[in-house]
Amino acid sequence: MPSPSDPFRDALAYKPSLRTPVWLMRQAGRYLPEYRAIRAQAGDFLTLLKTPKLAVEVTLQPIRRFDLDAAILFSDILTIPDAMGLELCFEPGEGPYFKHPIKNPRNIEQLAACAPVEHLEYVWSTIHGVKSEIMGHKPLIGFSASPWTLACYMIGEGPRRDFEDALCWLYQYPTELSQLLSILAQHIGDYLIHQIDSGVDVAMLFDSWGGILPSTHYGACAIEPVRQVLNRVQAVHPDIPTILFARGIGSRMEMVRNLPIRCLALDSTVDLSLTRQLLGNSLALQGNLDPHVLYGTHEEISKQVHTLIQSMDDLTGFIFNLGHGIRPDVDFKNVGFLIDCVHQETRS
Ligand code: 1CP
Repeated sequence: MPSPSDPFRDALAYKPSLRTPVWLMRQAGRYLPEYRAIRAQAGDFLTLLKTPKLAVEVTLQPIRRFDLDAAILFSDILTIPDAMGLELCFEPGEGPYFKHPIKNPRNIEQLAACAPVEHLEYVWSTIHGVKSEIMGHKPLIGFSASPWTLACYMIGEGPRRDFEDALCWLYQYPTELSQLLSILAQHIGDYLIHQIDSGVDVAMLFDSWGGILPSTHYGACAIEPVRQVLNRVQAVHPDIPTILFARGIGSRMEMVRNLPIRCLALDSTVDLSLTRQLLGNSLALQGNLDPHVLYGTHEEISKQVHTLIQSMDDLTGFIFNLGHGIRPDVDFKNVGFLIDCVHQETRS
């Protein structure tokens, strides 16, 4: 029997549900006034991340304010390299960077020996805190980045957004890069296993930067390390639903066909109905409204939601989301309006 109370889990299991589930990437964040208040209280983003009481509160804020079908753990993909000793930093107005990035391929071996899960106690505490607040009323999504996406941030001289250094390693240090991706796959697998042990209901992998890889390397550097992570997780937790956000997958869609995932999350450049035709009716899809729609009028937002939903022949196995995260300067009232539109549009 489809459970009317958990449309998210139904969609992940490709079962019909009474409504189309919706949650939004970066649903917790600066666009919410209550997030800005807690962040000001914490002083900076890293303190917020590492103080479970505050991280629990921020995880719950969007599900209190909006009619969302899942909560996502408030954390960041860069906590693992931080726990590996690279030391995560955020300068105001700049993106994240590491104080001790990997500049030299000789540094890789020492990364195999470290045990980041020993330094991520604050994550397990946040999960316990969220679970005891939501009492099973909403599923909680745990997450990590894919090995390639983490490698993009870890390799190089300093903060840069084009990840050129990681791309050079494809040819400069191919053996060491592949070694790094394997080490990361193990650490990421263990990290997700610990999150599941602590109580998350679904595990999501963000492959945010696979799209910058040349096609010749997409399989070896993006897909195969993801497979290693999933195999490691599923050896311990065979029934945990998994979602892969394959940003920039474009024409390489066929390559996910045999991955052990329940759901593929897509960015806004991809056509959902064509993807369904290509991948068939067993893999759930999540996505993929352009997050910039949130800058439009209510009329425009409602039109875009309608168009996206109409493009799906069958809403079974479909989870409504954005194609990327909500931007910090979006009007939160538009986010509420969007969520209500999805529910109205898919109620029947
Ligand atoms: O609500 C939620 O979605 C949960 C929290 C969450 C998640 C899932 C945050 C909080 N970050 C992430 C994932 C994340 N972080 C990704 C993968 C998804 C994606 O492609 O966006 C990536 C690439 C990051 C790295 C990161 N952390 C960036 C992007 C930098 C870049 O290279 O473009 C930024 C700006 C951060 C900081 C961050 N993480 C999260 C928040 C709310 C913030 C902003 C901090 C603040 O200003 O308060």
